[in-house]
Amino acid sequence: MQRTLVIIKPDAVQRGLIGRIISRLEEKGLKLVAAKLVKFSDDIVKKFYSHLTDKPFFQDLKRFMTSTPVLLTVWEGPEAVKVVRKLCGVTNSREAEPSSIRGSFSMSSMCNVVHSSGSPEEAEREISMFFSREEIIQWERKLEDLMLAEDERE
Ligand code: FUP
Repeated sequence: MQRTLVIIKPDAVQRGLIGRIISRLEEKGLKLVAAKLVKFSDDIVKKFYSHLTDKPFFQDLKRFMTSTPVLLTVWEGPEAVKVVRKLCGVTNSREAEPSSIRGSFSMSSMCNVVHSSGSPEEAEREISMFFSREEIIQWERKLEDLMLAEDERE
């Protein structure tokens, strides 16, 4: 089963949107397998967004991402990376589908409420940055056979 990282960003934490964002992912049928509240340091932001350090907006992004704790969450499901990316919407929230999480809750391309991994490789790298193996919880969902076909549960 594929896993992906979702970060509930400082703007969403400050605005009290954690519950609503988690609900969207739960309602879709993704399974929460890990969560942790973390205050990012400058070094973590530099490492996490290493592909963006030379962008003109990077200092602002660093200030934003270190301003308030973020909620790190790991979700599991078939094609979880692709499904969650779509659910989150494109980077610029003004252009995100209105029904997506970014499209519903934000008007910004920086304060865009969530991060989600861009590819399965990125998901593995990002999850291992923040979670040990023991912190990812394997648990049985009682409704599994009402939510996924047998060949989708692998
Ligand atoms: P995404 O994968 O959608 O999170 O997008 P990127 O990795 O390209 O960007 C990461 C973060 O950089 C965004 F979520 C917010 C910030 N950013 C800006 O602040 N301004 C921009 O024009 C683009 C990205």
